[in-house]
Amino acid sequence: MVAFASCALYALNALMFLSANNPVVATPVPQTAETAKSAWWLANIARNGAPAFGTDQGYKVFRNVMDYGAKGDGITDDAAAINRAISEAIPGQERCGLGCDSRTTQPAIIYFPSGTYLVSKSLKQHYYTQMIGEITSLPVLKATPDFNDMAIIDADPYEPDGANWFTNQNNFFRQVRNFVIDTTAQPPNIGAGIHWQVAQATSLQNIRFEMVKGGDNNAQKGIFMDNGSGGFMTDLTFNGGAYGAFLGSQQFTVRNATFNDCKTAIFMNWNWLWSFHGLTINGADIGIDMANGSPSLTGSGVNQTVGSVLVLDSTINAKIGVNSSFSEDSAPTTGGTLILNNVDMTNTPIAVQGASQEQVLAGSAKIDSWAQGQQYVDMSPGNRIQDTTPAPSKPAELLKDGKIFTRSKPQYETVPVDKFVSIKTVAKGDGKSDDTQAIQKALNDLADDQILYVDHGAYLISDTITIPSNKATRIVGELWPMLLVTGEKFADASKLVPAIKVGANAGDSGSLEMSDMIIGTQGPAPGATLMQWNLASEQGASGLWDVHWRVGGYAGSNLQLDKCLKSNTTAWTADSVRPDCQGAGLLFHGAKGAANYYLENTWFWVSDHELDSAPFSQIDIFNGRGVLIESEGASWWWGTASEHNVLYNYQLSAAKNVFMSAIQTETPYFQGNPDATVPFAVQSAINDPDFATSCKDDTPGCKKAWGLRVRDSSDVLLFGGGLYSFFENYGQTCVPGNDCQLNMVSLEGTQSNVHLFGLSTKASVNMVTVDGVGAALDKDNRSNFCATLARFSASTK
Ligand SMILES: *[C@@H]1O[C@H](CO)[C@@H](O)[C@H](O)[C@H]1NC(C)=O
Ligand SMILES: *[C@@H]1O[C@H](CO)[C@@H](O)[C@H](O)[C@H]1NC(C)=O
Ligand SMILES: *[C@@H]1O[C@H](CO)[C@@H](O)[C@H](O)[C@H]1NC(C)=O
Ligand SMILES: *[C@@H]1O[C@H](CO)[C@@H](O)[C@H](O)[C@H]1NC(C)=O
Ligand SMILES: *[C@@H]1O[C@H](CO)[C@@H](O)[C@H](O)[C@H]1NC(C)=O
Ligand SMILES: CC(=O)N[C@H]1CO[C@H](CO)[C@@H](O)[C@@H]1O
Repeated sequence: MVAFASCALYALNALMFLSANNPVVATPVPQTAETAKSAWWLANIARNGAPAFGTDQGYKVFRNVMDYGAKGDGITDDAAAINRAISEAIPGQERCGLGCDSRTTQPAIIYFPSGTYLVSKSLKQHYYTQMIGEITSLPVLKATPDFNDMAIIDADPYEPDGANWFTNQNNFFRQVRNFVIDTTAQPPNIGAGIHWQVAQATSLQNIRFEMVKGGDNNAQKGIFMDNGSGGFMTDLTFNGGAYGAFLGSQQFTVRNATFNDCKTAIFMNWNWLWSFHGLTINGADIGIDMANGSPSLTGSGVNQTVGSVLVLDSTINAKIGVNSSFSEDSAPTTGGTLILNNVDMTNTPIAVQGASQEQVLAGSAKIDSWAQGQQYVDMSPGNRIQDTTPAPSKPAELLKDGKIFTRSKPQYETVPVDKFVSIKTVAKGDGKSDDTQAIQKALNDLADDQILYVDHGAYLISDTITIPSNKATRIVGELWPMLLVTGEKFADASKLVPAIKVGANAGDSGSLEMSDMIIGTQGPAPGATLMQWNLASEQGASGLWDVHWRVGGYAGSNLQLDKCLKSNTTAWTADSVRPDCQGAGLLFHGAKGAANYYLENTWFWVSDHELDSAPFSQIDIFNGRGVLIESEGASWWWGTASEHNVLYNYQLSAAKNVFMSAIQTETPYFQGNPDATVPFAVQSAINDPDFATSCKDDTPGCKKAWGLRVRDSSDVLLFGGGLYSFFENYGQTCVPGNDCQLNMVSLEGTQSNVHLFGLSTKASVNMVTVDGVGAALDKDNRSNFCATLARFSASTK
């Protein structure tokens, strides 16, 4: 999250229109909870999950909207019934809605059997809610002709007085999947499918938006996103509308989205960085419009609002592929950065249109590699380009059919419910009992055709758990149950012990699919590597989807504001610094020998603030390291983020075949009190950065966490990175000067074929540091908020 908002608002006020109160015309499809019976396991599995902390017995984690009176018959207005299903709490409590900020202890799955749900009001998605439609026959959410709210699903409603339910940058933990969202009954000048104003640990998956097609007064939008700090979405289809998706957020990753007959497929209202992969745009006037803000050739007027856009492995069939405001002297300098890589514009006459609405890149061709923005090659000075760039070589391991490999979260719609084994048959998940042995037994006993179902709850792990080698293991969580690592075994910061070992030994065969889980600690575990990935799988066999790391700041973590409230008036030393407020030693370790592991929408979060107790203050949590990648086999990092770790957020050490798009990091808010040499001692066995040595002259801001450190690595492709520093000892006076820290990205040692595309950093004097020397500087590459490089290549050394 970002603790402040510096972005101006670029909102479109086109959403509120009144319309005639037309009669509803629809074909009745009578349904009840009985007749809408599904064969999908998710609809039928026994529900034994319960929040482990702070919520009484009787709270319902799973709600079928038909049990709350929704008919799904296409004629009844189901809005009130669905909103009842979402908001129901146990007597005397409320789920987390307006004014609640955040809460992890009252989660809910709202399940929709197939049917057509007519709604006259928006469905207000409360905090920590997954809305899941029947996968085998997608339910339709259809707005009535007189629907007059912001959007059919609203993830962050506005009250009439303008109050937002949630802080957009803190609007975590939510999903919407398997729906058709239909605004075609509304007049064409009004209507939006989803208002998706969200932050990390959120996803949209498998949704088709049906909008009015064509017409001069068409103003419909599939997605309306005004702002936020996301985020990930995939497997979306947009039919019709003025804008398939109207988008604005700090950073975001979008995969596999098809746009048919939208006037503008994607309108990019503002961003710092945005990465798209697998777009298919058919029959639009404009594929991507990122020209918001005039080119401001004189430096006056409104500047470009878009920081950067990356488009990979896509096909655009439009009159204009990308509408842009970038020119030789457009402002800000690196605003409007654009990277095109393997984009088929054979049927698009103008690939990129520039600031004066002139053609800057001809279409009717496949665009192999093209960029506008600042380009750096090794230590050479940067230069401004709007041109073809050398295509990075993509290792075959990372590809499938010539594109970067992808695999969406499995929902197991073909696996019968009796193949799911509830972990509660052996474990307690009550946040108190030690479930280590029980979980290990469940894993050992699991047959290859079975899936381990982790009912909602909190499972304490006091010793290493091993996902067996030579076996296919599949694990699905119910609404992000927590695996909490705790105890003596993980107490020694000088000796890292894996808590969850994926495969017994590095390079073992076998596979793991895991989705919808949370991994954290209960109390300090500075001797824990929370997950160590050892398996070498086949391409596509292993992955983590919507699995999030969350250390501190929530009920059950024992690292909350009562103990760990920020204290920036104490000058911390190695001896004094808060042993009670340490998190883990290392969040994730891709071990040497591991291969073909795939992470999608994974947020490695060391908490910067409290989620469950008012006033939701900032807290000090000291966590050693974020993500360490030492593997040489392929790994994919789609839409991952790593935040607030003391030594580094991501470190690639003698790694190979790493693809990342996009990554986001924030360095700790408490640094440099203490600086990054405290409290975690350098461990040379895992090649920790040694700030005491590398910053020997005590240069200001040097002993601070790396956002991304790459040493002795090869075949590394980064497409989109947003690496931020927002604080100095919780103060923000360094932000406008862009000097909260000296360095952010380090390239060290022998590198080959290492490419950073679309790198944005905030408030780090050096954007990229090569062997200790600043190679690309913030001050030379200013954008709207971050500084941005189109391309940095360290290809030969
Ligand atoms: C987010 O966008 C909405 C709509 O434009 C606006 O009301 C709100 O103030 C914005 N919030 C921030 C923090 O920029
Ligand atoms: C993209 O999403 C659609 C719709 O969910 C799905 O049918 C298709 O298989 C996905 N394609 C890829 C390459 O994942
Ligand atoms: C492209 O962007 C410019 C703003 O730079 C805008 O005036 C224009 O209407 C957009 N669309 C087209 C089709 O040129
Ligand atoms: C536009 O950008 C220029 C150059 O970066 C800057 O000097 C100017 O203040 C900006 N204008 C506005 C309105 O933000
Ligand atoms: C402590 O943090 C506050 C912001 O919460 C900041 O204004 C203040 O300057 C900081 N104090 C010190 C000593 O840095
Ligand atoms: C290399 C290059 O083009 N640097 C430019 C970066 O931006 C500043 C202004 O923000 C220009 O003065 C530099 O010329």
